[in-house]
Amino acid sequence: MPQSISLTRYLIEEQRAGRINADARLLIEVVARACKTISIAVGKGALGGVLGDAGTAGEASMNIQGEAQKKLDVLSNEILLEANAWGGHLAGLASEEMDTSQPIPDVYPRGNYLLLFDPLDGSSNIDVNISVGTIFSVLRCPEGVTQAQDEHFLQPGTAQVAAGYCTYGPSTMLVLTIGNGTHAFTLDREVGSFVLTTRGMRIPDETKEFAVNMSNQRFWEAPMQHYVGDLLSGKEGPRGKDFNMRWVASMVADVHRILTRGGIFSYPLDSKCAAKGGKLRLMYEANPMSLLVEQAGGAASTGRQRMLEVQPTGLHQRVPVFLGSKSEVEAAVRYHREHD
Ligand code: AHM
Ligand code: MG
Repeated sequence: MPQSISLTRYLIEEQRAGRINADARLLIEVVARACKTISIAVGKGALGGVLGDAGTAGEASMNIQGEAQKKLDVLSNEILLEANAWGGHLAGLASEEMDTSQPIPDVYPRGNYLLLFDPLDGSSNIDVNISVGTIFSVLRCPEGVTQAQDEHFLQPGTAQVAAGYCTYGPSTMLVLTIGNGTHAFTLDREVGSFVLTTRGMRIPDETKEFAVNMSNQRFWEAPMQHYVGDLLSGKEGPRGKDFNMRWVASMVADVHRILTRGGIFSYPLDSKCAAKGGKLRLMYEANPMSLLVEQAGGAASTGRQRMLEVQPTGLHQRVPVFLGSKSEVEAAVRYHREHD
């Protein structure tokens, strides 16, 4: 019988091969453990009393993005903060749900890494029992800095040491890259451990499937209007094939589908979010997903620049996103060049 490979074994073997050090390995193990705890809370649903908005007496609590927080957003954030504070491998943490980065409490030792996360992405789907997920990104803390400030996190996506997400769907899966391919682990709920189920995910180059929120069409810029217009015109149009559309509205679930069977995911610039630079966050969503997608042979772009080369200017910066099957992302980029 083939031996199953746990996340722990995978990481130890990567450490032996010199592709990860002990601190980064421990960090990923701790994040994975926190994801298991979040998975249990998500799985309890209404029975756990975790559905609905955070806040008291009818007043919804808001995050830095001005969005109403769900109870599970707050709980997942606390689980990740608590799990990562004491391990000694971090110099600081930053979360989509917090205004500024969080220092490591003085009572604990500090390490060389920075952890960024979106604790519960797709939270509009929590109350309707549709997949949500956690997204994370790991950076190195600049040399000589022991207590990281916001500015120390502002590194381009190419600097990521590791990135991943955990999807809380029919099964809980952790998808991870440490820069040596993108690999999927499925949570064995009876044993309580993540087991390697796909080594080296590969996104097909070509696709006939796109993911976008079509209700925003009238707000898009010219390149996106032309691009999607041509996708919709099917076999008779310039693209010469019929396209299918999917939109879960949980980035983790949409990206997981694309890593599994191909496709293009886009959240373009539109006139509603133009002042903010886009809808999705560079540091917590776009960069980690882009590294995972590139490591699986796909591509990721803002439409005008390779995503991983964007120099961040703010912790909560937003960007337009196009990622997935390489030739389709290249097509979207071409429309941006031709119709700008
Ligand atoms: P969130 O981090 O507040 O959950 O928002 C991000 C989510 C993504 O998961 C998803 O792709 C997108 O927002 C859906 O947006 P929309 O509701 O506009 O379709
Ligand atoms: Mg999010």
